[in-house]
Order: sequence, then structure tokens, then C-alpha cells
Amino acid sequence: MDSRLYVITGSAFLKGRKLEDVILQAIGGGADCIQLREKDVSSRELLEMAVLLRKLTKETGTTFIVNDRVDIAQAVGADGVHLGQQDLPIAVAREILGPDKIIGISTHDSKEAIEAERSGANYIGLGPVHPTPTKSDAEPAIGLQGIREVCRHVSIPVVAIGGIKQKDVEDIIRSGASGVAVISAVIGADDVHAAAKAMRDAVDRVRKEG
Ligand code: TZP
Ligand code: MG
Repeated sequence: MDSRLYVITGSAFLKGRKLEDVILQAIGGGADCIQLREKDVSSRELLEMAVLLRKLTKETGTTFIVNDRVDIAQAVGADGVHLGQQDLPIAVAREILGPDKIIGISTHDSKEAIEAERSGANYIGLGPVHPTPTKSDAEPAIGLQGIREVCRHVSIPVVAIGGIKQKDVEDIIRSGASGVAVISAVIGADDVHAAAKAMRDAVDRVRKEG
């Protein structure tokens, strides 16, 4: 699970556009992983969105992850699930999904990151890197220093998240993250394809440096 540009849904940023159009533009620009994350919809609506995104991601060879909901990930044959510190434990999700699915978990510091790796997570989300209005209950920002610190302690991929704009991407990857996860910078962009491409190109540039 070595995602370079991990794009997370956020219906609040669609501005009247269709989710499938926006996601296809993001994938076209270079998003290699899509996460379905919607906090304010019913289980039925979430399932419908998951079915749609599973279809699009399968057709485009893109990894598909469902936030929080192991049941919905399993029901639609998603590639994996993304858990928070207060969601099901990794061991329980692993028991349900089996050894081949991707399990990621949100982390904020080295202690959580080390525990995630020890528990068998395939990757960690790490952040927020910068303050972000997108997640109202986000923890304090960790900055590039926080990324460097955590990356010294784990060997699973570290996907940085939180308030990330295009101009931040190169420094984040140079600090040791393997990729960046974004909501507003891509989903909320006027030109979604161009925004995704600029971020993906920035990741690729730095990773080519070595
Ligand atoms: N987890 C930590 S920050 C965040 C999540 C889901 C929000 C990321 O959204 P944005 O718009 O890219 O800051
Ligand atoms: Mg969660």
C-alpha cells in the first residue's frame, strides 16, 4: 500500500458537481487511492456511494478504501479499510477482512505509529500536518518535524494528512512520508484534474530524487 496521492471524499467540497465526475478527474490526474469518508449520511447512502466508487476504482485500477466501516468495505469488496484510534481494533478488522486486505489507521505521534505497525497495519495516516478546517476535531498540527520523527520509528508507509496544499507536498515527502492524503485541495479545487496532477507530480519528483 504505497500510495502517492490518496484522495478522500468530502461531499461538502463538491459544489454541486457529481461525486463520480470529481473522483474520475482526481484519478485521471494521478490519485492512486480513493477513500470513501462521509460522516453525515445513512448506512444505505454510504453503501450506494461505496458501490459506485468500487466500480470506478476497479475500472481504473485504483485502490479503494472505506473509512471506519469494515462492514461496508467487506460488502462492496473494497481493497481495505481506514480506522481511527477509536474504531474497531486492527486485529478485529483483520479477523473480519482476512490477511490480504489493506488496513490503515490514523496516527498522531510515534507511540501510535509504532503500535499501529506492531498490530499489523499496512500503512498509517499521520497528521494533521497543518491546521485544517476540514476536520473539526483534529488534533494539534505536527508539522514536518512530526513527520520526520515518526518516519524514524516505523517502516510501513506513512501517508501524511491534514491541511496539505500543493506547495507543501515536496517538503512532506522529503521529510519521509511516502505519500499525501487530501480532501479540500483536490475535491474542492475548481480544476480537480489539474490539482491532482500537480500534487502527484510533486510526489513523483521527490521520490525520484531517491
Ligand atoms: N484527518 C486528519 S486531518 C483530516 C483528516 C480526515 C482532514 C483532511 O482534509 P484537508 O481538507 O485535506 O485538510
Ligand atoms: Mg474513523
